[in-house]
Amino acid sequence: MQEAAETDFAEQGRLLFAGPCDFIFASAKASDLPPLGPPEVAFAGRSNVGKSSLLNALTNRKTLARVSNTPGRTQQLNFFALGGAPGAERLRLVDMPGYGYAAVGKEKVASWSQLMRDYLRGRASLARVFVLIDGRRGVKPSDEEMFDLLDQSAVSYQVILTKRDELKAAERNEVLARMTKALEKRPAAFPEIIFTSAHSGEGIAELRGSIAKLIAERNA
Ligand SMILES: Nc1nc2c(ncn2[C@@H]2O[C@H](COP(=O)(O)OP(=O)(O)O)[C@@H](O)[C@H]2O)c(=O)[nH]1
Ligand SMILES: [Mg+2]
Repeated sequence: MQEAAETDFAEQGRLLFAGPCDFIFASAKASDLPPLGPPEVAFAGRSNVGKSSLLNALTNRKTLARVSNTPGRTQQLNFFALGGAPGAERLRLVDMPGYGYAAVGKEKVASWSQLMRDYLRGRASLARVFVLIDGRRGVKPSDEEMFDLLDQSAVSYQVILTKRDELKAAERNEVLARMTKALEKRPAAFPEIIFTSAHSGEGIAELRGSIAKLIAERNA
């Protein structure tokens, strides 16, 4: 029974991400967000963690990363609609600005923090934030700050480890064990961790399935 349900979500996830996916909105401030629509899942992580690559792999497109990397948009929340035009939308993906980049000035960090804080605290349709962690590098202080912000905002979040292809099997287990331990005392963290590779495609179908499951639960 359980197994059949999981297979079902995998198929629903595949279908969800095989459909249309369109850029709909960019927000530089929380007073300027798109009107509430279907459930949203947001993606956050340090610069270079592999967020653009993962979003491309997830949606089978290059559009998301291209849009989000447009000059001026890298510091914004970029919204993408899945399933079609307003009315047919089933889910939104939110590409959050990368953090932890040393060359960014204090002012930018402050405006980034404000935008994140406002969005995370006030968004009723936000179902989950996926925090990407580089499988080779593990959790950095800026990731801990992100976890703190999510715990304080009481927003459900889940860790996605990236670049799985760079690690040997034994190393993967170690990384997973360390990550599980790091999340144990964090109240808003979802305990299950997804280990992905945008290059090999490992974990991508699993991620699609968990997003399909999440929105099915939300709509139930
Ligand atoms: N080996 C490997 N490298 C990856 C993977 N995903 C991304 N990268 C590399 O990591 C670097 C940063 O990727 P990018 O997607 O631009 O990261 P972003 O800054 O988080 O958007 C690039 O050189 C990618 O080729 C992966 O799954 N495996
Ligand atoms: Mg990027």
